[in-house]
Amino acid sequence: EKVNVAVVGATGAVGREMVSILEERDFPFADLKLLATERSAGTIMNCKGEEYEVEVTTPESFEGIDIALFSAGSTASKNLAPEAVKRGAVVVDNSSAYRMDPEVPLVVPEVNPDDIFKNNGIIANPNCSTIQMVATLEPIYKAAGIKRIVVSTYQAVSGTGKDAMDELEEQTKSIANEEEVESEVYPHQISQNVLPHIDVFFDDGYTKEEKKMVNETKKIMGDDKIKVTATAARVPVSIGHAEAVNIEMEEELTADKARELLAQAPGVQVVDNPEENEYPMQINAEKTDDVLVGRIREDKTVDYGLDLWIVANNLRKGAALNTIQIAETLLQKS
Ligand code: A2P
Ligand code: 11C
Repeated sequence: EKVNVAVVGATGAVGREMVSILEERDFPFADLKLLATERSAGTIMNCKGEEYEVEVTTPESFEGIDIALFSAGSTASKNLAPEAVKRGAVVVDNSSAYRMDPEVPLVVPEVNPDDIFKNNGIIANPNCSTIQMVATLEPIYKAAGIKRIVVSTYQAVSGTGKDAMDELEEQTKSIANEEEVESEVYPHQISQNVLPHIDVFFDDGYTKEEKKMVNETKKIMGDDKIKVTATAARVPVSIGHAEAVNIEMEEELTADKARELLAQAPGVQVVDNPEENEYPMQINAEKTDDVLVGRIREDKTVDYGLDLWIVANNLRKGAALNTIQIAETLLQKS
C-alpha cells in the first residue's frame, strides 16, 4: 500500500539526504510533497525520476499526508507537527522539540523498534551523536550490561546545517588565499580549529548537545541507571561524527567477544585492524549507511571496561536514514 509523504525542510542538509534515501530505498510513496520556507519555494528537486517543486509549509500542506518527515529545526516542529497530526499524519521528527516528551517515543530501530507503535502521532528521531553510540552499544549492553559511559565527540559541521558547511569551505579558501577569515555561524573560526562547544551552555558547564547524549541514551536504552558523561566538540570536517567511547560494564566482555557481537549487529560494521592502519574514519563513513566501530580494546583501569571508536555519517544514520527506517517500520506493521 502506498502512502502520501511530506518532507519538511527538504532543501536543508538533512532534508536533501531524506529525498535521496526515499529514492535509494524505493520508499513506497504515492505522492511526495517537498516543503520549506519562502526562501526556497519554487526550487525543483528530483526523486525517483520525477520533478517536485518545493512549496512553503503551511498547516494546510498536510491535508492528505500520511507520513510527515520533519527536519526544519525545533521551532518549525513545535509549530507545524501538531498541524500535521491534526490532519491525520504520523510525524517522524528529527528536531529536539519532542524527544524528551514522555508521550513521544524516541527511537533507534536497532535498539527499541517496538516503541514506534506507542506513538500518539509523533515519533522523535534522536540526536545524531546519540544514534551512532546507542546502535553500537546495544549488543554490548544486552550481553554484559553497562554501568557508565564516558564519551568525547568529534562532530562534523553539517550537524549545524548547510550554512556551516559553506562557512568551513569559505574559511578554508580564505586561509589558503591569505585573506581575512569571517565567522558567522560559529563564535570562532572553525577551519584549522576545534571548538569544545556544540549548542548552548547550561549553568552546570555542560552544553545542550552533551545533555542530549546523556538524556536520550537513557530513554532509548530504557535504563535510567546508566551513568553518562559527555564532551562534545566541533571539528573542521564536513560530514561524519566520530566518538571516543569508554564504557564500564556489569560483567566481563573481552575485546574479542565484543568484536564478534558487533560483527553480527544490524547496521554496524567492525573496522578494526590496526596492524593495517584500518580503523573507522569520517572519509569512509561518508560513503556508507553503517555505523563503523573499531579501536576496540579492554580498559583495565576498571573491573570490566572497554574503549571503542565509533564513526557514522551524521546526515544519514545520524538523521535522514534513521528517520526513514522508523517510517519503514511503521509501514511494515500497519
Ligand atoms: P529554506 O531552504 O527555505 O530555508 P539546514 O538545517 O541545512 O539549515 O536546513 C533547514 C531546512 O529547514 C531548510 O530546508 C529550511 O528551508 C527549512 N526550514 C527552516 N525553517 C522552516 C520553517 N519554519 N518551516 C518549514 N521549513 C523550514
Ligand atoms: C550537531 N548534533 O552536530 C547536532 C545536530 O538535536 O537534532 C543535530 C541537532 C539535533 O550540531
